[in-house]
Amino acid sequence: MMDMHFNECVLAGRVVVVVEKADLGELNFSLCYLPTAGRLTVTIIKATNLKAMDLTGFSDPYVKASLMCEGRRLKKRKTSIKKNTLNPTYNEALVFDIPQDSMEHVSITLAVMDYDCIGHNEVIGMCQVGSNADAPGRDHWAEMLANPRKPIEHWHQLVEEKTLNIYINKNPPARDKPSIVVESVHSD
Ligand SMILES: [Ca+2]
Repeated sequence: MMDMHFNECVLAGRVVVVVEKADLGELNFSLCYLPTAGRLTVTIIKATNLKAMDLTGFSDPYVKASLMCEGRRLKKRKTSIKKNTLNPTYNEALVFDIPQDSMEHVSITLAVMDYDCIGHNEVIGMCQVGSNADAPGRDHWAEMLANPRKPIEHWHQLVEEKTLNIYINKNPPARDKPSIVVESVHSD
């Protein structure tokens, strides 16, 4: 009887190890595609629970959206910077011109960045949408294509930069630089 009791105690006391995801935050945005015009509008709505990157306990987040094709960045667009917040609201539209027959070959990488006036801006977290993206991003892209001219909004969990680079670097990088000039209000 004593032995049985002991075993029960050991079972009851077993430690369950839970592996937590890095808590980088979530990004809310909509995708809208106009097939005839060949225009993709990515509307960055807001982000929540972003990781604090500064000593203040906050970040200065902006969102950088990159149009990717076979591991190359073709264009990028950025939102404004929101200072000292982990829950920024943007409601800013980032527009990309993408012909309809290219839509299945491209993806959009969204990086939430922390602006710093001194030193390099750092990546807080990223997510990706496109036909070749992982499940949440692939589903969002498919839903957008199935509903032309209609903004499709979803939340995306942000992941570490290296997680997405596995996909981005999978294809050999092209040697020539993108020919499209990118306008930008602030530097990286
Ligand atoms: Ca900062």
